[in-house]
Amino acid sequence: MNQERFMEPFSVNIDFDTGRVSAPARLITRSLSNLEGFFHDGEAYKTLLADHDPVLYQVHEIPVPNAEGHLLSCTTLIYPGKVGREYFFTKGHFHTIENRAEIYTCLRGEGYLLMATRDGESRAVHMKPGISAYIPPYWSHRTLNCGSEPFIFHGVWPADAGHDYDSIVDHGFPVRVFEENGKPVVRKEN
Ligand code: S6P
Ligand code: ZN
Repeated sequence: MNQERFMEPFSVNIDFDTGRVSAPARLITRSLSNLEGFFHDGEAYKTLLADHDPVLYQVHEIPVPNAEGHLLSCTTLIYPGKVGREYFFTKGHFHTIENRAEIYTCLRGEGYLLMATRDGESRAVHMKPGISAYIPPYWSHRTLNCGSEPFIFHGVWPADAGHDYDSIVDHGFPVRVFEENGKPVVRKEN
């Protein structure tokens, strides 16, 4: 056996109701205070944060070597809620190696996958259980929960991809979803 390239195959158990993944998954929790500057309505953000600091989303990531050839995967659970009229969302990111693609498959709830290119293209895909969406290379991506129960999806991407959050912090995300008259409405900035 070639010890240098040997890795033991493994499996995990994913709970589709809670998004929990059995060991060896790593839990990442993002609260409102971790997303300062991300939401459209800065005043609504401050008002909500002054009251409490809710958890917006949790990621259960299944660790593998961060190396070319490997695939990372995770579940992400976004709780229902809004900042002003804008639904709770993930920070959003480009991959640091920008030509790395990703696949998201919805397990529970209802949400949107928002995507944008550096050239000003943007798209919104409505996600519900069974919908599997392809995020091509070079598209930034953010997800949000527009329903009343937890929104959970499973993601798979090349393990060497990395996360570039700074581009989102610097330029914002050019497509957003707001509640208007009780319904989610997609708003593009260009
Ligand atoms: C990683 C993949 C997801 C997100 C997760 C949280 O490439 O797209 O695991 O990391 O959904 O989103 P964010 O934007 O806070 O990393
Ligand atoms: Zn990604």
